[in-house]
Amino acid sequence: MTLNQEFLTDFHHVAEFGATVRNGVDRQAATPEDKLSRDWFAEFAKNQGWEIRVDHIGNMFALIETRPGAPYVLLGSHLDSQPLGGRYDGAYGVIAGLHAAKNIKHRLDAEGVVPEFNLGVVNWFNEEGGRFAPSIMGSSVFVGSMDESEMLKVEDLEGISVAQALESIGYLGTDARPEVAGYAEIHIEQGRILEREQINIGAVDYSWHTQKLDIEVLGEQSHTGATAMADRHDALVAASKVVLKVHDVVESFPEGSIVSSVGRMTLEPNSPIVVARRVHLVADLRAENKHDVLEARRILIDQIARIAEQHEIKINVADFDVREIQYYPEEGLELVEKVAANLGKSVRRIRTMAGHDSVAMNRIVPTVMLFIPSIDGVSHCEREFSTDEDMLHGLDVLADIGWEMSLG
Ligand code: HGY
Ligand code: MN
Ligand code: MN
Ligand code: MN
Repeated sequence: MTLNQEFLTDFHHVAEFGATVRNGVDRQAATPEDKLSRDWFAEFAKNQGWEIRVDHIGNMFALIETRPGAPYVLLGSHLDSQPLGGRYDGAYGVIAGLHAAKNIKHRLDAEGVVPEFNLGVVNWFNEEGGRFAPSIMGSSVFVGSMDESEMLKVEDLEGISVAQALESIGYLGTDARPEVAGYAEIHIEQGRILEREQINIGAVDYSWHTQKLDIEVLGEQSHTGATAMADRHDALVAASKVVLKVHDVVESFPEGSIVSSVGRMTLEPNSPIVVARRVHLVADLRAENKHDVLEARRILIDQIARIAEQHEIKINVADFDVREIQYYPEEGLELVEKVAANLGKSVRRIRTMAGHDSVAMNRIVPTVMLFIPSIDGVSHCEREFSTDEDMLHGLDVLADIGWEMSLG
């Protein structure tokens, strides 16, 4: 098998871990399905004779030491998925990272080159944040922007903590984190720009400002039949109005400059015959400009206060998962353009509206983020799709980027 065929075989094999009936994957962080993909990652590294480390928050590092003591250039992304998610988001970058690293190691050996930096591949813990919020957890702990002991205490909807979940799958690690000199990540675009323009590679130049609002609506539990309408303090009715306000808030801004949604809503006690006592919502606000996110937040907080007043209900709002705009270094962008041109691949600069582990890593080391086309631009769903051909274009570019970055 050629390297390319081996990559495709591995990619489609990993998609079997947590496979859903509609061609997606459900491999949420620290579940038995996530464990299968982690075991596969460790096995791959072991077969190459690479060192495996698992740190305290479950990040996995496959390390190839060619210059003793030198820091590492890491390639990678995440193997966890959203619930009923796609097979490409995250997994593509990790598996491409492993194959690119293998390819680079062969090349170093063949050419007798000792690079400036060592090379490694990383599978970050809980990038998706579907089971345990906030997202981008493992890489944010790694760079010090989230507190490790606090993140280990975060609970899922069943009350299971990150520490307990990692322990239960055998990935609550104790290893030291490697010292890092650079980071490169490849990912599906999750939008339509590359597909529309028929471009092979996106070189990500900046990320959008994002933030979430944790909203707790506290009503009064009562009987759906026996309580007079005038006597109800229905948390679900108030929460529904909040959802509509979150959706509509973007209308005050130029089209396409801001997006918003409520993706999670849980209610208590959730019985057909009980007026809801408590609803918990998470709103996600993202914009090209930080100012617009802050303005949308201000409008919403004002509207939420009015909804609370109208329904004689208490609504608590807290900020979380705030991610500042990151500008990726010009040197890395130029490197992508040079490498792509040498390989005959088309390339353009592109922003990311979605979050990525590279957004965290960009805070501490020179970071490169690459996109490949997504068919129909869809993601976080089972229909997510990119072609084998596009994945291979990306793999070639990533391997050359990793080569150049490890030479220093
Ligand atoms: O937050 C994000 O955009 C990501 O997909 N976790
Ligand atoms: Mn991702
Ligand atoms: Mn994602
Ligand atoms: Mn009754």
